[in-house]
Amino acid sequence: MSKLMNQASTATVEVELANSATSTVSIATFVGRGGIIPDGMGSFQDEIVVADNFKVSSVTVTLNDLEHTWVGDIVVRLRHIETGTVVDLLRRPGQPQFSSSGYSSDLNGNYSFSDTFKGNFDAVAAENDVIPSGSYAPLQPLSVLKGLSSAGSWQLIVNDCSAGDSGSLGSWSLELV
Ligand SMILES: [Ca+2]
Repeated sequence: MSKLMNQASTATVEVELANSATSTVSIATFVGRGGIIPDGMGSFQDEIVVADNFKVSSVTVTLNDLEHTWVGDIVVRLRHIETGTVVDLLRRPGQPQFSSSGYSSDLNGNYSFSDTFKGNFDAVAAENDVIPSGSYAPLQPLSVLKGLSSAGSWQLIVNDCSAGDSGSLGSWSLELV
């Protein structure tokens, strides 16, 4: 391989093709458990431990059967434990700019987050309705995880920051490419 890279530019192209073929093979989807989201205190946490070892190029997180009666209470984060890298998928939409309680929309569906998705979660959350299942851009880019090893512990953290309205998560999935 290194011999090829020292040759002409044609060889470099071949190496890039080889790399992209490898990434295509390394798509792995993992499923984590759900549970009750503690209302106004603590957090729901679950870890997916990945044994497969490849270099991560993109990350998609899906929250399945996420139900809650006040989206403005909720913070959802993905944490790569070994590096301490944390990405906010959503963080109390509408709080504090709309009100100290955030937007009142409900969650009831399956919500996927990836940098390639265009859905504006906060804009939909502002409509005072049930936030539709769909594909949304995370609040912070998941691309900060790019280049990490897939092997390790991936943790989902869901906080409910205000007592009163509550909810639960059915399960979650992590797709690493
Ligand atoms: Ca609450």
